[in-house]
Amino acid sequence: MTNSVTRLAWCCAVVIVVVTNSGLASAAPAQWGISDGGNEHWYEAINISGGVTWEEANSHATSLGGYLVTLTSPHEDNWVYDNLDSYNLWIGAYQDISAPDYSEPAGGWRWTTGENWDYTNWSNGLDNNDILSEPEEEFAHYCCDGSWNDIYDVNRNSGISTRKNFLVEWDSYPVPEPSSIVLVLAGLLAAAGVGYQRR
Ligand SMILES: [Ca+2]
Ligand SMILES: [Ca+2]
Ligand SMILES: [Ca+2]
Repeated sequence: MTNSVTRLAWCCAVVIVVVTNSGLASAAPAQWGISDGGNEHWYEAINISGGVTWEEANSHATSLGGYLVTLTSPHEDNWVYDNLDSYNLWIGAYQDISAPDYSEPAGGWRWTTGENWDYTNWSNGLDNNDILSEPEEEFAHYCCDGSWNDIYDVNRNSGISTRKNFLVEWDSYPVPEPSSIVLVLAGLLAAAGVGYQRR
């Protein structure tokens, strides 16, 4: 019986480590509520040690069931910046190099969700490939005083990548990833099986 309990504890510990050791760290999601003039969406700043490229952040956001934050109005933009630790984080804006209106320095900007691109908050012209060492600045992040800057993801000349943490938005309260749930269930079933066999 003691061995069963011990092994059950070990299995649970392993499951917990597997589920929690994804490298992601964050606070709890915050909701932009109707009382604040919001859309009831949920938002969270996600931190990964060392940061990630924009493309990696985009994949992480999708795997979490959401998307990189879309700031489609000054109200949403201000709320997110004021209520989350948003400084320097990736947002869901990029230049679509296959779009008919794409051109450098600043044509073809899109939100990853396809929402209308009719509000921008660039920092004093920083949507214009302002630094000569960055030949293509096609991805956006919060900078400065809550305005946005464009920057390269992986520099085509040097191969150096820009690595940052990122903001995720969900239309409804985020639920745990299905893969995490499967891991938990598998671990608990395995633990239960161990206990049963040893009786
Ligand atoms: Ca949004
Ligand atoms: Ca650009
Ligand atoms: Ca720039």
